[in-house]
Amino acid sequence: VDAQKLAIHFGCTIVVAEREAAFCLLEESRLLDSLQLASAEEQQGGKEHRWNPRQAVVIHADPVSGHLAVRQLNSLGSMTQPPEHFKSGFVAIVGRTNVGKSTLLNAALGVDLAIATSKPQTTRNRILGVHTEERGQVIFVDTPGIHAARDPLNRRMVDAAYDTMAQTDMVLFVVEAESLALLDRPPFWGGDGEILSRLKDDAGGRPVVLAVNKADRLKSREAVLPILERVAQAHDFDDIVVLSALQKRNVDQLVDVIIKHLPEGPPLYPADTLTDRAERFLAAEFLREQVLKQTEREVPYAVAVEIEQMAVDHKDGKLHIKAVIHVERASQKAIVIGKGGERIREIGRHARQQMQRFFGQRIHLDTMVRVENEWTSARASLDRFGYGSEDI
Ligand SMILES: Nc1nc2c(ncn2[C@@H]2O[C@H](COP(=O)(O)OP(=O)(O)OP(=O)(O)O)[C@@H](O)[C@H]2O)c(=O)[nH]1
Ligand SMILES: [Mg+2]
Repeated sequence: VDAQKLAIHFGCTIVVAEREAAFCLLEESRLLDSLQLASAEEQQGGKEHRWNPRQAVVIHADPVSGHLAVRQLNSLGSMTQPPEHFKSGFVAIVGRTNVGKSTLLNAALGVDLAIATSKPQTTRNRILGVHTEERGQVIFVDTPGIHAARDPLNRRMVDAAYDTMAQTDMVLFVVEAESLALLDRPPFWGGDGEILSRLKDDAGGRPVVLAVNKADRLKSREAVLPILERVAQAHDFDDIVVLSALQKRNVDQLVDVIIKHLPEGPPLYPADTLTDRAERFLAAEFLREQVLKQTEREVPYAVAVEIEQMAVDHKDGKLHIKAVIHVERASQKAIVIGKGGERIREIGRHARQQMQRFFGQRIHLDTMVRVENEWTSARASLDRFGYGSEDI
């Protein structure tokens, strides 16, 4: 196993270690702590832990609970003996904000994992979505949309997207069909142009597939051909797929194309893995999604959700979640709460329904709204809300 290739740190910590070498993008001390903890856990179970030089070990550390899950890459359940020519690798989903990256991830996985809304800058953290089938394992990495970032939160988001783009086995560059169809401009203009030039610099021989999304918005099927011609002139993409993530059209073809370009290798996650993100993270995201959907103007950008408690109550069997919605100003708090608490009730109701669907469990959700001045620019609050440079 090429540990170096795996040693990518995506928000939630992934540490990959071999006997001789341990790679991690965290500070070394935290890596060592994790390794020692992992060995201690194994020893408690009566087994002395030995690193086998040919075995890589993946340690997932949930930054919130501190819980460590250790997986050896040679014990992948049913996938232990992958078929010959099995493909696997990380695929960065990158593009401008709002082009439909998260919608596309969800369509490829068949699950609403990453939140997607009509508001720009919806995604703030990298999220892994793992698709495993007979031919291969595609580890998608959804990233924040690339945009002209001003405050520290947005700068971290954009850095995370570019870092991911530079580290994965393959890049899936998502653009909007309508924007490529404007004949008075070059096909890749504005933000798309900047991303393309970074890609040309950073791709370094790795495959780059272009996903031309929102094709349902094109006036006619005939509009596709000139787009393809223009795009092919602008860059030699390894493949181009025209699709609609929203209508789930051509998404299967995109997965076929991705698998075709991935390197051969064993599965890197157990076959039933969906994501690297902990339930707490997902619960916070489902609540933030509803705030984004149900508020306007500057409020969506001023919201962070913190899960204070998440545990099953054995009395009623429900998963009790206590969440705090942080905003930057008292006026924003008033908007989120709404007249007589009407909006916060609706936000909570929809978030709870989504959590129940996703976790397959009955949920009791308590929400509070608090004002945390200037949290988008204060380092300490960014770290606290899951936007630390390691978590994002
Ligand atoms: N018409 C149409 N709309 C789409 C399509 N794919 C996504 N959208 C819409 O585009 C908006 C943005 O979708 P997201 O998936 O959140 O976009 P994103 O690129 O992840 O955005 P950021 O996370 O902010 O960077 C949502 O309103 C989606 O419903 C599509 O194929 N067709
Ligand atoms: Mg997104």
